[in-house]
Amino acid sequence: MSLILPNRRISRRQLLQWSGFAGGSLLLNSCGSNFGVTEVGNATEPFNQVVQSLITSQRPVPEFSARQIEPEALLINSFTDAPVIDPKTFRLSVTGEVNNPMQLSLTELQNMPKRSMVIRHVCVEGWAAVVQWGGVRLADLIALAQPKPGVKYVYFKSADGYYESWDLAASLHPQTLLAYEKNGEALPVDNGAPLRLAAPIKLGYKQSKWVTEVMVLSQLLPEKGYWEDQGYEWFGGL
Ligand SMILES: Nc1nc2c(c(=O)[nH]1)N[C@H]1C(S)=C(S)[C@@H](COP(=O)(O)O)O[C@H]1N2
Ligand SMILES: [Mo]
Repeated sequence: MSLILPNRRISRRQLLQWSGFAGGSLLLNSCGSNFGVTEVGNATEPFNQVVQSLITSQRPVPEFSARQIEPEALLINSFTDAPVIDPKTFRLSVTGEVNNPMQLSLTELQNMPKRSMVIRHVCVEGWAAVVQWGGVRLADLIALAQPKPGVKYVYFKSADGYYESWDLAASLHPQTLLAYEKNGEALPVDNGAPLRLAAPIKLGYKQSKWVTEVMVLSQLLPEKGYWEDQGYEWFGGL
């Protein structure tokens, strides 16, 4: 069942609740202000307020109904065989220019608020599919990691060697998920289990499967993405 927050803000209480799994006591920044806690008029505006304003300024893309899901239409598109990942020992690392780097198990991720959405996946190779995805908002993870001022990009490393980079705004979009569920069931291995990106605002090749690391950075690396480095456009917006 999905727990959808009444608004997109994360309260101090929620952060502290979730911080149990992150082993974290690092959720307070130097100003004593958490992501999601609105405190205007602070001369040294915490960067997390910038993050929050980015999130709340982004309008959600209209979603489809469950009846419109096209279970057969989502084609497997992988550049190599699916990597072997044991979901029990799997950890997602959140690293880079953050005050609170984290390593999260699948259970810990599944204990976070769950967001479900029915959106269209679009591959540049000429096919599309309406799919339901369930998972955690990437914005929630990035908020917990407490990004440092100046971050602009998010990198994703995958277990098959795939890699991707996204702009921060798209990464914080309310419908950008790290999904562990597809069409109401556990995410199949070929679709990226245990964890993959899913968002209605980017083309298929931006949506990394088998994600193992989320890295928050202030600069783009020379390697921008697996397909981008072979000539595909970087932004990949829909
Ligand atoms: N790790 C990884 N992620 C990936 C790919 C891949 O080869 N490896 N292919 C991309 C492409 S081009 C598309 S269209 C989608 C396809 O997702 P699906 O196989 O679940 O349909 O995954 C994207 N993410
Ligand atoms: Mo694709």
